[in-house]
Amino acid sequence: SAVKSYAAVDLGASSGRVMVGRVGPDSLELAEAHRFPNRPVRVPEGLRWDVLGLYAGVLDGLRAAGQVDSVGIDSWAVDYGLLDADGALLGNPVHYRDPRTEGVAEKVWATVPAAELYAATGLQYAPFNTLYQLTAARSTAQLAQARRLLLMPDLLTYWLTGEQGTELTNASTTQLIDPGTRDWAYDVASRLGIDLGLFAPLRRPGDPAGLLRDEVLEETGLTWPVPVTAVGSHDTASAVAAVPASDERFAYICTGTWSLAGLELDAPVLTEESRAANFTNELGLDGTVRYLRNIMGLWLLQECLRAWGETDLGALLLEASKAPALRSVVDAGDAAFLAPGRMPERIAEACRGTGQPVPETPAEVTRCILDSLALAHRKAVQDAQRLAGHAVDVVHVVGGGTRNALLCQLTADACGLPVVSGPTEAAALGNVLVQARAHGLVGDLPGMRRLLVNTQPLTRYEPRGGTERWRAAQARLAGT
Ligand code: LFR
Repeated sequence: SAVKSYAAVDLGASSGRVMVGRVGPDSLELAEAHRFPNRPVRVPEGLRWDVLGLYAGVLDGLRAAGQVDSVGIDSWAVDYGLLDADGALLGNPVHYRDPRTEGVAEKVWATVPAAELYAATGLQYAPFNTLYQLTAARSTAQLAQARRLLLMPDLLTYWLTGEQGTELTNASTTQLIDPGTRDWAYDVASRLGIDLGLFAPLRRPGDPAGLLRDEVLEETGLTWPVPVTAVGSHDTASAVAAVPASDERFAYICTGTWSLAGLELDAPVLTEESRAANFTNELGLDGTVRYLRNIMGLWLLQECLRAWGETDLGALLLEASKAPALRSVVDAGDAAFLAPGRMPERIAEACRGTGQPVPETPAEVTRCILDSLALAHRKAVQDAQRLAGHAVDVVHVVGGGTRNALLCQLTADACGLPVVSGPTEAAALGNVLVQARAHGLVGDLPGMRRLLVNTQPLTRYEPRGGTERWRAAQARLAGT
């Protein structure tokens, strides 16, 4: 028939999902086949991903999805598994929040100064970039044994198909890719003693990534042949591909555990000013650049909820909406919030440290977090426009945070721009659309976006004024 089905595996920091997208010439429907928790595990050597549990969840999901025309996988970025000479996995992949990278960047910069590194790779400083992880792992027995490095979605694809590759959008988060040439940053790698031979050949979104192996077909009940298609395997690349924009004058915020806020550009911005402002140039679909800033995101709230135990989130958000606005704000871009644990206390400490009232109740803490996120969104959207010389009229909010109406409204207020929120499952939709496109069903990126505008429910939030208060809160945080 004219309608095709695609399975999108979308792995997030706290859960994995297998979604089925049905795509026709003028239709796009997404349904959840299976959702499973992703629980990182702390063992004596550090914080690890339960990658076998994730793979089992993917197989369960494919069984629940039923027969599909293709499968695509996206996940969070930067993390990887190592394979030995027999192709067997060496240990459990290290979680990007593992503290092994503390103090590593300074060592890297002693060899390749931070300014040179930015000019060559365009990546904002984050302690967990693969480059720093590999440097932290330098003298481990595991790395010495390793013959192959596969990023998370590429590792799962390898287990499904037996074929190895390195998908480009996710590779661009390693800090080992030159965003200008869209090829490896050979000079940086060689100066830092990183063996690029560990990486499998690059592949691009839309490239074939093999067929499900016989054993996988047997376990999932699917019928040969089921191709796996490379998608924008970095979840943020898939999410940006599914931003329902109608022209180029838009900013986006991909919300979830993280908030990734910025612009889609034709070319990277590699200026010293951009580096100082901590903007990243990751690669998107069709040669686009995702010029954005990583902001801590709803992680701040997730960790507080974990600390508070049983909480009714709906009631909490309602109370937070009535709490006094902009009483205290924290810097939601601060890497001090990266590690898990003690989040309410750490937020209180940050408020105290900046001479602001300490939020006491869960509702007050929640309000502080949402105000802080909206403020960080404002700063990122403003800075990106200035640094890239690219003005916008609208801010698109996609991902899990679209469910949080208060966050969307505060973001519109803070930015002084309309917010269009949706779709919630942007990463899965971007994943599905790239597969559909590879099979000739939809056209280019603007065509994909038109299909989204015509089929997905979107909500609009108008700014309610009061931008002066947001500017003042920003100044308070900057200590000016
Ligand atoms: C979001 C995300 C971000 C990346 C972070 C860590 O899920 O992929 O883009 O910076 O996770 O990998």
